[in-house]
Amino acid sequence: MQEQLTLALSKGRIYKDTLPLLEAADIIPSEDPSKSRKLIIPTNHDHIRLLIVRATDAPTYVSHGAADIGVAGKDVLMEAPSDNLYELLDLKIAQCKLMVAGPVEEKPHGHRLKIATKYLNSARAYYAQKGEQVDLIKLYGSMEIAPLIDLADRIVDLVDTGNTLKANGLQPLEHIADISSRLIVNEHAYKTKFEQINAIVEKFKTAIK
Ligand code: PRT
Ligand code: MG
Repeated sequence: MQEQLTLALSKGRIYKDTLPLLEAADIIPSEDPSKSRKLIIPTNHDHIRLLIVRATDAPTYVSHGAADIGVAGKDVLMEAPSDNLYELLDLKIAQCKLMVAGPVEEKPHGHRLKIATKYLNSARAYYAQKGEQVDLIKLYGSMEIAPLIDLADRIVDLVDTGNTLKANGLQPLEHIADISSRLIVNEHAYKTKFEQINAIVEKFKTAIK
């Protein structure tokens, strides 16, 4: 008898990019979360199920043992480090960069830089390491608007193609970190369900190469 194994991941790009890895490990979801409203999705294995959660919540489920393993962006893990989990694998999926961006034509500013971001902790650490005093403004999305209407001088956000910045008259200015998604594992589950989890990890590793 195999023990129940629960995997937390978000729909959207993480789900799309994790699907081929799951297939390589012979884990086939019974429904497509982008089409289904179900948040607990069975698979072709009676003892393996998927939890569909918000991208920022995946580490919380794994940290508390509500999920044994999960997939989370490095941006999320950096911004809010969780206890009781291992970051086992770089899945090399959902890749992008955490960057400082600002208007293509930057206005002169006589004050401390105002930075709008949802990545408060990562931005704070970045500017502290540069020794630069800035004022941080927390936003939950659509950061690109902030410099356009003088809420902030710059933003700290994820950049992939750069199209979103471009469409809003912004440009990338400084690189903070390369981002990709990681396989995270609950520390306790990694001990008690080692063989089951390790088998998946090994299949993922081969598929990533
Ligand atoms: O969207 P929702 O509010 O449900 O949650 P979420 O935004 O956390 O989820 P999702 O699926 O959008 O992102 C999940 C993870 O994907 C993030 O935590 C990142 O690790 C990773 N990822 C990779 C990205 C991007 N690339 C990305 N480009 N997440 C977001 N973006 C956004 C970015 O914030 C900006 O608005 O896409 C826009 C920029 O894209 P380009 O191609 O125009 O540069
Ligand atoms: Mg999003």
